[in-house]
Amino acid sequence: MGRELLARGYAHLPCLLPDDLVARLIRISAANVARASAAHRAANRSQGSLINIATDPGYAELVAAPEILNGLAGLGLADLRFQSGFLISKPGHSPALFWHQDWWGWSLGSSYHARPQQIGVMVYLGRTSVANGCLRALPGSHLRSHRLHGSITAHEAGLSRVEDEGHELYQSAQGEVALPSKPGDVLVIDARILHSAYPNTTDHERMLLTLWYHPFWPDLPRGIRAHAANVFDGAVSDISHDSRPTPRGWPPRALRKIAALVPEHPGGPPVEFDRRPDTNRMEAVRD
Ligand SMILES: O=C(O)CCC(=O)C(=O)O
Repeated sequence: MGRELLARGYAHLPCLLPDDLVARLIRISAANVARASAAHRAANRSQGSLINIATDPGYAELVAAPEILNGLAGLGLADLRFQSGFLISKPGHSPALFWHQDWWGWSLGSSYHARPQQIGVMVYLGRTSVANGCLRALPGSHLRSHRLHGSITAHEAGLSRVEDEGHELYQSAQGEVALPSKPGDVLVIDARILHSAYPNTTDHERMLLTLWYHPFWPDLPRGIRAHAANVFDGAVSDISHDSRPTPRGWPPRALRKIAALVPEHPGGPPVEFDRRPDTNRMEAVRD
């Protein structure tokens, strides 16, 4: 598997997506952001927005883009299924996104092995830098414990609303790496990595599409496949205020595009939802 992804927990695939696809994504995403209510944006002030892409079948071509699937194959990520995706758009002059990790299967031993069980594909729709809120990550934190694991209560409503901007989860952390991006680039992250985004200090909106895929689908524990299928189907949501839209409701033409990526439910109960790693089971990290 891609050494950078295994060792650091992220990989940068530059110039992957064609310009015309990026232009279409910008157009539909700007319209979706414009439709977001003030209440939605206030509830997600730290993210900027958290719009489920299942609300717009126009995203089908991105989910199934051959450039993304080939890029992931080049990293050794095979047998993919799609779980969910979000339009995360930080307005100009907005605060940092809090440090968090996105994995929810920590109750299982397989979560403490090197091989990722879920990856995020991040498609920034404009040039990003530290100034306008690019991604930042703590290399290796997908496998090794870090001080911040102790203070994380990821996706808690108060953190999303930014009730205390002085909280350490919004600040720079020792060892962080900035991951700027250009339109057409793709950043791939292991769902377990600690990451966040800098404040957007510019006058301009910064739009991101995050897509969550599961590689090595047939080998994943049954409970993980069950939870992923439930999320795809809109039966559960990791986000409490989300209305649980699902691509199952897309027109047949859009649904057909992603048919090979639909996670089939294996039957049986989902894994216990657990977003907190047992840091004793992770390798201790040296500062
Ligand atoms: O807004 C960003 O740059 C990062 C988004 C993120 O952390 C996520 O989708 O999990």
